[in-house]
Amino acid sequence: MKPVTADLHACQVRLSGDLLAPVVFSVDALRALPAREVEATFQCRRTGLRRHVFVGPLLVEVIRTAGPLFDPGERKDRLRFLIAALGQDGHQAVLSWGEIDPEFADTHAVLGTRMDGRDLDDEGPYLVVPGDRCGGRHISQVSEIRVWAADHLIHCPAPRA
Ligand SMILES: Nc1nc2c(c(=O)[nH]1)N[C@H]1C(S)=C(S)[C@@H](COP(=O)(O)O)O[C@H]1N2
Ligand SMILES: [Mo]
Repeated sequence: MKPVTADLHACQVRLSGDLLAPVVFSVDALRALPAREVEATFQCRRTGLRRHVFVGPLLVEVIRTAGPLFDPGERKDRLRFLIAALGQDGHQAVLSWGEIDPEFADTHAVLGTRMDGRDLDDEGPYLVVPGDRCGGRHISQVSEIRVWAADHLIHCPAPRA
């Protein structure tokens, strides 16, 4: 385990929102979770075709450690939830829970602790969403992941005739 320094602190990712146990992970702490290797091939409008290989835990497993406040046995209850990821530079993107849930789209979004053979301890984790055709949701130096229920629509049952 590396010593905790002011620099390392800047590379941590905070999990916030509708969670039982909000938590802060260093890159090293993310390594304690089971890791996957995923490849991201995408087309950037500015720089053309890009390809990277990442190693890290599944985003769904990272968020589960913080206890999202849905009924875990109720599949449809989970579909109300959104996930916003924020980079240190302010770049943000949103995913839905259904995208990363193994019982729905099962996209293997990963919080990378390693990119192309390089450890990311001094930068912060990299969110990668395999399958995205543009690089916009592959977010470097992720500092916050916010999870919340999108309960803004009010259901008004139609009046009975
Ligand atoms: N934090 C952060 N990550 C980001 C971006 C950004 O602006 N901020 N841009 C994205 C875009 S649009 C692309 S194409 C890729 C580019 O990654 P690469 O040049 O390292 O292949 O980074 C993505 N990750
Ligand atoms: Mo891009």
